Amino acid sequence: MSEKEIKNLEAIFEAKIARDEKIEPKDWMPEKYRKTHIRQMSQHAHSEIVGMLPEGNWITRAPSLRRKVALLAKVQDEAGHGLYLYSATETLGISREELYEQLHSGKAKYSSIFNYPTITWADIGAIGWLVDGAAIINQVPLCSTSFGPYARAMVRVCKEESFHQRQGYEIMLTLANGTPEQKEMAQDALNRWWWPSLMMFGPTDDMSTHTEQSMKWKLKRKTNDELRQQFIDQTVPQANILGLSIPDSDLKWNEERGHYDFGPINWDEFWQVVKGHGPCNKERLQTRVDAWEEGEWVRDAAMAYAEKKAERKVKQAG
Ligand code: FAQ
Repeated sequence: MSEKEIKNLEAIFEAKIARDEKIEPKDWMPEKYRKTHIRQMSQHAHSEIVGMLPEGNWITRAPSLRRKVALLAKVQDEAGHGLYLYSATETLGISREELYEQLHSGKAKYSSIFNYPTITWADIGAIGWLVDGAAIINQVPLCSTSFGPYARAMVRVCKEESFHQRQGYEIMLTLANGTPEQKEMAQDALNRWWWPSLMMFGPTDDMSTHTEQSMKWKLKRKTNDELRQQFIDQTVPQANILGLSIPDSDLKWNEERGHYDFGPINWDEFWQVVKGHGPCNKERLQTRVDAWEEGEWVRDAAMAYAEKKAERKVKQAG
């Protein structure tokens, strides 16, 4: 393709972004746009399926049938989110096998939050309330992201996340209004999940490597810091209703800014977790690798069946 033709295609692409039109898989797009989307969307897909593990840990120990049914449905939804997102990523010309290989080899990232352990039942409440709460705030703007398949997948994901957030908050509300021991359990879960939830939004804007370009492409509609602040402003009143205290002595309403001020985030801990040294990184990755290896016979059987069926069709036709 000549330089002039490429410039032409770039101009068409930029004009579409400016008009807020969706970029579809068969449209021409800059290679960097394609790669950035594969990176973010596949990290997102991996996060959904690794994210099933901390909660899956409590399905057999949910305190009642009602809680078990809700938790099962939530964890299944997360598998579904992973599938929509892997499918949407495949439209950019990368195979599912390559994506899994990147996860299993440790090359691909997934959200830092899923490398923390779920020690008590209250952690299931805290994940729904805080982790899904943070996910919604991050993902609602993604419903209007510029790449069509990602934007459309996000619409359904956000609807389901909203049910997840409510089931988590309701667990917290029940515990907070229960016995002193139950309330203590809820407070302990909030203490452990608060800071990692703030880290989910990614590094501060001045440290973020991708935000500037991703905002120009309308992949990201808000910066990491804007979303983090929105989450804090929205969550503090919810903690007040629960009668629980957020573990941050610097947390204070700032009349002038119209936002809560908050204390320093431990970015050293964040990068340690991202680099594979969090409390559960090894366990999470090993569980995914084991599931892949143990499922090999299912994939082989499905392929053998498909081949046999195709052979039979050819024979019948001939
Ligand atoms: N963990 O330049 P930025 C969920 C990396 S789904 C690990 O700011 P970007 C549902 C980042 O990849 C949760 N790594 O990057 C659920 C980059 O490294 P790279 C997942 C992180 O992409 C609930 C480097 O740091 N959600 O919770 C993290 O512009 C309950 C520099 O960062 C999504 O994936 C992190 N937290 O912004 C499931 C949403 N943050 O790639 C089960 C879509 C940053 O250059 C139970 N993703 N890094 O090697 C996004 O919105 C963005 O990708 C951000 C990061 C905001 C996460």
